[in-house]
Amino acid sequence: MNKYLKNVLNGVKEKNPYETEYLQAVEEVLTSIEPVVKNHPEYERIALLERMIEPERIITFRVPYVNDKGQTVVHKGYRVQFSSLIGPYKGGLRFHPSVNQSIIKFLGFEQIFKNALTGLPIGGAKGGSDFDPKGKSDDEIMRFCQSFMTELQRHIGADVDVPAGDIGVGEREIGYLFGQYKRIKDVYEGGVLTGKGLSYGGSLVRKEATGFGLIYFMKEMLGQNNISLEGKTVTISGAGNVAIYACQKALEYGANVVAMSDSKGCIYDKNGIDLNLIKQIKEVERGRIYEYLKVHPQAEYIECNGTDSPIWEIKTDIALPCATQNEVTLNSAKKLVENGVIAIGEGANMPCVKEATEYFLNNNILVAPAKAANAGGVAISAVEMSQNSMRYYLPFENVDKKLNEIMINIFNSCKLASNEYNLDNNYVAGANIAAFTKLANAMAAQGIV
Ligand code: NDP
Ligand code: 2IT
Repeated sequence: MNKYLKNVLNGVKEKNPYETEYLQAVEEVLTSIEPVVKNHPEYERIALLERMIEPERIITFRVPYVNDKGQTVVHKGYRVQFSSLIGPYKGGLRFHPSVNQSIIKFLGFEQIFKNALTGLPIGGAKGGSDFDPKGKSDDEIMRFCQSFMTELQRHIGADVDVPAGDIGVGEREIGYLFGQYKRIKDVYEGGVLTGKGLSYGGSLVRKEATGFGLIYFMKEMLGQNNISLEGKTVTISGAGNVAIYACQKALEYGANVVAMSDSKGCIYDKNGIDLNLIKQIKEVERGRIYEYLKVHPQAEYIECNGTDSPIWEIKTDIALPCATQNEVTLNSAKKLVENGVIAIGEGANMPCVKEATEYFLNNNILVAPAKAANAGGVAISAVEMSQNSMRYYLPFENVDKKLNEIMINIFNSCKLASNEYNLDNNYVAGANIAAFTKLANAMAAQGIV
């Protein structure tokens, strides 16, 4: 490895020894941009890489709330404002018990590159809390969101930092967060959050955008490799926002989705997943995926035990990890390849462990990397921001068409970068190189800040 890169990598490991997810994300990017860095010896003098991997600002705060039993519970709140190089800080909020600084830093770091790939003026950020929304009443969720925003409001704004949803944060939570922001600031600032409800400033297609975008990217990647999505078997992990709308678009294109999952286990339905039922269980009842069997007893439920998710044991042409980071282990990757998988589409952020990605690439499996393939959500968030600035709403078809164009452009950027450096359809490296090139130019132009 190039000496400058090696020093930067060693430095970040020394300074952040316990932040495993953050280190994993940084190492992947640094490793793949080597061919670019080699051509730019001047980057070392201006510490370009050191500045790119260090967040501009990390905010942590206390989030107390009173639960329905009258007990006061205290959680940690985070906002990592990673980069404002090419636009206001932008990225989601995650509410999940596993949330810690390392996870929010890795997500914020990935977001800078993803947002650059969209071609839109948005910087990178991420935030959240170790609060677990599962099993909480609506009132508890509202009180928690209000407490979270009471602190966060001093750090965000339509031209400063624009949060949105992620795991555990959807339209309901964004509504409560928005209401509290408006109350405290005494101003209607539509563009301060995205993923809002349609009645108060939300954009059509934002809810569907990440999942639809993943399938638009997948269709383009397959098409440019002379493969059709129609008739292919698809398995999708997760049953949340990304998974549900990826499933919907895959079905529209004639694919056969046979499995979906949640954190407890997966459903395998040879007849094809009944998506309306999944929506009813997950979006309306907020229940568990095994409830699917009550309506379709012929389907199989496989419980999740241990680290390898059972969904990756199922034979499939296309696997779409849409749940969480590191959900595809090396064992799972081997199983998928053994069963003849053709392509992987990363709907979740960093869903494959490093060795799994390498294994797929070494076996000539097409990999649609998260930074590129799941960028549709944040891209339509940026389109929501522009509608809020214009005080105007775009029709569904216009936004959907825009999303499709953006995803095709992102695929072409990944392919172009991969071709330019003779990387043989390695779109993982292609995505990193395309995004890095844009960010590095912006950073060099703006001086030492
Ligand atoms: P949701 O909260 O809507 O759904 C998450 C799904 O993943 C649920 O089915 C959940 O199961 C499962 N899941 C969550 N954590 C784990 C875990 N630790 N182990 C196993 N399963 C888990 O989130 P989203 O669909 O919004 O997000 C899914 C992924 O997509 C995340 O990686 C997110 O960062 C990424 N993403 C989201 C975007 C968006 O616009 N929402 C945009 C781009 C990426 P259970 O209900 O049992 O917890
Ligand atoms: O990971 C992501 O890109 C998101 N959770 C969406 C971020 C956003 O600002 O819409």
